[in-house]
Amino acid sequence: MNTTKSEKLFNEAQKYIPGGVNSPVRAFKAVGGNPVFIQRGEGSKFYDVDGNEYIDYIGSWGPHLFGHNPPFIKEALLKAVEDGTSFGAPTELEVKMAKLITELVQSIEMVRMVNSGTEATMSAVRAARGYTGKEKFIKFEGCYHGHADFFLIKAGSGALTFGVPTSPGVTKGNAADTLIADYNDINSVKKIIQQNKNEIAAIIIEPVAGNMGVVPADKKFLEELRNICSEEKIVLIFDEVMTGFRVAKGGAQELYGIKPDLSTFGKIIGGGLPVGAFGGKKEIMEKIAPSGPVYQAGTLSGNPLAMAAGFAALSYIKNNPEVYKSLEEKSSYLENGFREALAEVKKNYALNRIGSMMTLFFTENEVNNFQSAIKSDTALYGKFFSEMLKRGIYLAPAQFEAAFVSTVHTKEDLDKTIQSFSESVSVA
Ligand code: KE4
Repeated sequence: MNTTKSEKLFNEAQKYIPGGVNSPVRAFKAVGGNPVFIQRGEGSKFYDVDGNEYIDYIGSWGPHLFGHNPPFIKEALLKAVEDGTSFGAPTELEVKMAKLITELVQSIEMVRMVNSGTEATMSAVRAARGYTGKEKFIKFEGCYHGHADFFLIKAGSGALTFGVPTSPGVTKGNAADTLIADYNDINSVKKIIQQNKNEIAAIIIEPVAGNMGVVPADKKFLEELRNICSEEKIVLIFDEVMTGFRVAKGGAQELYGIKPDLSTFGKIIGGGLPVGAFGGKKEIMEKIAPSGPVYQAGTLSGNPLAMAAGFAALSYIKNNPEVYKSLEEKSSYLENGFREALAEVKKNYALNRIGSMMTLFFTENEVNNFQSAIKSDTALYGKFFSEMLKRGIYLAPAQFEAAFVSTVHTKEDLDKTIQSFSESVSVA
């Protein structure tokens, strides 16, 4: 596969951009080799600057539920740009977008638009702190909620479960209020609450984790989490940046039948443009400036182009709820093909799938939390990734990520992927 132009661009990029990329995972460091630079995308495929074609399973890390450049989003954008790109003043489309989100996600009574998932999650935690007057919050090891300082914390050692920064630049002060529990382990949550009675403002969770690879929460665990938050007056935040509008029309909360107090969104909600959102109970959201004292702002929040793309995406979902049936059919077809290929080579790797997001873990133990996920052989994943890339299949360039199926992956795409999988998993 000729990647001469990509290599040249990557060398050039590294002179001006840290690591040559604008988001770390894109640099292929977790899988080895150099990233290919993408020229354009169309449907289920995208094409690199050397003209190589790939069937794409990252879909821009989740936004492309309908594949690259779906006509109805492109049309909405081209129309919107005629009126201008940004006003910094309220527009009608923001009202329509907010109303549509409250229609699609039952728990959302009010919503604020922002420009990324990170902004959504950091604002949601601030809202919870402002609403409860409490300062600490619980997150789960293995869940990623964006790069706000107080999220870049890992489980510290010792019984107190205080977090420690995972990145230079994050202060101990920030870490002090972040408490780390174990995913799918309600006792670890109860222990932390006992140790920090009446000090915890929020618990934030990916209801289906995608950032340790795909690890679904147990329904019973989420139900108990919901009950504990209600009893202890802790704000339950579902981080649905990845799962929102992905695993169901109403997100993971619809799938599980659980109502969080706040939810965060990103990715699909922007139709491929930079959009995030946080929302939920009116009594909490009314605390947000200017209706309340909790400050939150953004120059380009609710930007007309981003709203046009996002509104087109969510309107399509509202008018075509059968897309989730089609996504399930395509995704289970792919999963079954993978499982047959694994059986042929007698490899019993863990394959977790919820709807159109899935991860193959290179470990034979069950993967139901972070500790079990990290038993995966990441070097083997790297070899597998490269074998698939060579065959024109673009998966997440890191073991602890998700692969995404879109509504426009065809049976031909899926069969080619299964064939490539079968060859790659036997040589990896
Ligand atoms: P952004 O700030 O990247 O828009 O969203 C942060 C975020 C928050 N919550 C969840 C559940 C997320 O998955 C994300 C971002 N996901 C990663 C993929 N693992 C984005 C890819 C990247 O960092 O380049």
